[in-house]
Amino acid sequence: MYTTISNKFIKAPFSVSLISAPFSGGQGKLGTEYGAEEMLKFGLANQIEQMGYVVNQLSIEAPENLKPLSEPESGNIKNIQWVSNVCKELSSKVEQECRARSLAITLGGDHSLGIGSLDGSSKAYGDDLCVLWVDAHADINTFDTTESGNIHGCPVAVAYRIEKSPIFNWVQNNLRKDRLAYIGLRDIDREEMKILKDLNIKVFTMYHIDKYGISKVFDMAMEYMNPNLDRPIHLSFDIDCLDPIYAPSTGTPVRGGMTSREGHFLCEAISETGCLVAIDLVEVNPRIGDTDSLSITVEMGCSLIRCAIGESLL
Ligand SMILES: [Mn+2]
Repeated sequence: MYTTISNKFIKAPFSVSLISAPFSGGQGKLGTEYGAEEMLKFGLANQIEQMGYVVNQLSIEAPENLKPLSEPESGNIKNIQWVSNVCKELSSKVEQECRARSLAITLGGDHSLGIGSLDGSSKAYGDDLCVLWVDAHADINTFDTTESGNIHGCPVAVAYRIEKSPIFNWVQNNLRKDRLAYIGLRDIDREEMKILKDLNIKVFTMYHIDKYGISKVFDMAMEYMNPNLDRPIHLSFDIDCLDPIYAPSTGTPVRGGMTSREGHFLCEAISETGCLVAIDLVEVNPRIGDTDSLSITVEMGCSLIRCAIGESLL
């Protein structure tokens, strides 16, 4: 293993904060709450230390303790108050670590956590923050457009105040939609397409990866939102962006995804910018598939994180 640590926002001694967020209330399948634990059991903290980082291991307040006694009336939206409570807690942790100029890594948990992590990093870094949302899905449904009612399909809408539910009125940040880009999409709801087009949001689907290659797609994303590579980047990485062959233990797999190499290249390229300040690694579900599926998926998650923070092949 070879490591290069250089970062424009995180200064020596280089510090990484691993924030466990064992939460699955943003979707319907149990198991996602064990994703963080499995990645830590695989030795992620030690691996990052071996790379030369100081590692702070943190955890959000146990989600069970943040569960409301009852949920407010909210149509078909599931666990709205619970998701809000957990995300608010995560936001403050991520903000605190980012303000301390430690690289904040949120280990999910499901992708509803993105509401909290993006809110936290953007409160620390302001409207300079650029977000790369790497996912099979756009996760930009509003509470009116979601069919499932699972908030892990809505975090971009909530974080960017496209969905302005009063339950999430603590989400007060300066995230800019023109500093957001998606990579890897291939399963977009009809209503989401309309939102993406109406708001002119930058999207690179699997079509663009096939057409241009992942390297060019990454360059185009940077040219769009961070042309001088002088702005901080938050990488929100849903493991389901990869083809299910490479990450089988996840709740909403979609065929035709990124290969292992495309995922790793993307992380290596982000590392090379020296701009990465926060990562979410979400939707690893150890309860889906057999033990082989689990170890493939957990190893993949850990490997992608290491690449994003400086591990390289040579
Ligand atoms: Mn997602």
